[in-house]
Amino acid sequence: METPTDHKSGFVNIIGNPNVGKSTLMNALVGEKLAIITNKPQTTRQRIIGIVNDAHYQIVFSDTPGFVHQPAYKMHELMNRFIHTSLEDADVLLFVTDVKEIYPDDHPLLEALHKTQVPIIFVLNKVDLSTQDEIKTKLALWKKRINYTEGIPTAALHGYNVDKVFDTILKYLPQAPPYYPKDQLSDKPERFFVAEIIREKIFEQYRQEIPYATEVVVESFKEGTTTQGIPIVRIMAYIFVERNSQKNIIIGHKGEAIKRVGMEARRALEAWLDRKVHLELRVKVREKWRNNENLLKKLGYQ
Ligand SMILES: Nc1nc2c(ncn2[C@@H]2O[C@H](COP(=O)(O)OP(=O)(O)OP(=O)(O)O)[C@@H](O)[C@H]2O)c(=O)[nH]1
Ligand SMILES: [Mg+2]
Repeated sequence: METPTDHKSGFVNIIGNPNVGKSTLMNALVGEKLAIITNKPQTTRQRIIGIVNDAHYQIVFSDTPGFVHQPAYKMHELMNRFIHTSLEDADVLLFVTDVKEIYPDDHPLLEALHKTQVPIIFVLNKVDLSTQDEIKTKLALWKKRINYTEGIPTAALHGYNVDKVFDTILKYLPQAPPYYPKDQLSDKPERFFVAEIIREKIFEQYRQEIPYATEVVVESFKEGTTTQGIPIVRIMAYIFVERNSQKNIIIGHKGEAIKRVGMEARRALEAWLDRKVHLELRVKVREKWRNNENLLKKLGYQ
């Protein structure tokens, strides 16, 4: 019979620079699309927990924002704070870089990794964009830079070596009772994921500063049925922007741009919620929201 000490449990925190594939890796490890993914850096803004449960273990993954080098807003400072706490409460760290990234020696993340006592799994992602020789050279180079316990080349997007990362995590996971109920998948409410899915579509559709000046807040989420008796979720969400000019861009000529966001988001939400969705989007100017500490706290940046 299993005694409580046979059970393994721990926090496995994923850190790295923006756009290296941290969220892609977490989703692949958890087997659910919890974190949004785009080809733009600084997609992830908060710490997102994804829990994998088994009779013998519970892995609590944390996806974190990519490190912001020159914080320009309070929001950036709070994004970096999520990384900081992730460095502190980890049982295992997954440090992710990709084959193209070049790090200066004085990078704050490297300095933090030098200090930590926690086992580090070094993940060299996007190896599909690289040759075998390059991969070998990179792994050897990184071994000199950080004291990692295991180095694994991955292509998270294609699922390559994700199982190897998973098995390695289990090896280093400490013996402990579970931290969360065994049927729990995340610590964030459904509304958070809804807002993130809408934000993903905004990131995909707009360019330059627009995605970065945008936040999505779900105002209402009501379950009901259509007149034909089909289950439906009626969602109303605000898109915050900082200026009127950005509001105009979000809405677009004759409202075409926002209509497209709404359609894409509704489709993704229907897949995610596995129900019919009615989605209403409203754009609101909240000047300097990225520097408004009280608002940021309400938005979950804490
Ligand atoms: N070629 C290739 N692309 C990948 C791989 N993994 C992720 N990507 C792509 O890299 C981009 C960034 O992926 P994300 O998972 O959002 O990266 P992230 O590190 O979470 O980024 P931030 O949230 O901005 O810090 C997306 O376009 C992914 O599809 C991979 O193994 N190979
Ligand atoms: Mg991310």
